[in-house]
Amino acid sequence: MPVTLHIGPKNYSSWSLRPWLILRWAAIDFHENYIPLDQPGYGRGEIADVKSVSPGGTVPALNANGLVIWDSLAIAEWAAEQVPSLWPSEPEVRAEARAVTCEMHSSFAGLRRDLGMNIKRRCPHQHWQEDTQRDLRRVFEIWNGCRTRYASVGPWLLGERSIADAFYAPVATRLRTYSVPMEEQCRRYATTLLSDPDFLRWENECVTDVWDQSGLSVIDGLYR
Ligand SMILES: N[C@@H](CCC(=O)N[C@@H](CS)C(=O)NCC(=O)O)C(=O)O
Repeated sequence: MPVTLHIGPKNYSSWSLRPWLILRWAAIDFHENYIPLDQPGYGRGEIADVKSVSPGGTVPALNANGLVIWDSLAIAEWAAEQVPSLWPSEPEVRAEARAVTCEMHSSFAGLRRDLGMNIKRRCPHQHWQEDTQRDLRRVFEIWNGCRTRYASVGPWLLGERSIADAFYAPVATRLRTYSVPMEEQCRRYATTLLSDPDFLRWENECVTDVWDQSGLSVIDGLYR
């Protein structure tokens, strides 16, 4: 098989979901290889099974005929070189799509820390600390701004579906898991992401891991 995407557990690995969606949307044929992350070395990029396929010690990692790419955004760019429609065709819209994608890739530490991706979990709304609240406000600012500007083009963040949507898909699952209240426009966009057929396929393949006595996964919050 020429292209292999190494991924972490589907219920928890937000980084893995992004390129997996992008390869599906691009109709690039790939084989997926699941690597359990609850192994010695986790959190330090030192899991032996991961290191053997990803020099940075993290998933996702892609192997395309021996070319190894070990970062979700770099994998997205590799896919876009073959399928340019993964980015918007208008240069100005494309620049905006890249900006919101890069912001998601490099920021939102509070959101990642407090609202760990756990696609199957549902819990009541709670009060988040200030940096997390700031992250949530910023996500909604991006979503509202883009959706207002591109509403007439289509239902995705920049109108037509793009790499930016794959980067915000894990956020939509986090908002659902933690019952975060949303304005109508943001709620509609989250619904667009969560009802995408490829996302539903991923969700359907989510398996929860070890459960403690209170019904929470003991590895909740480990994978940001
Ligand atoms: N910048 C990387 C981050 C990937 C990442 O942090 N992956 C986590 C799992 S979701 C991981 O592999 N962690 C292993 C470890 O920390 O040892 C990307 O975008 O691909």
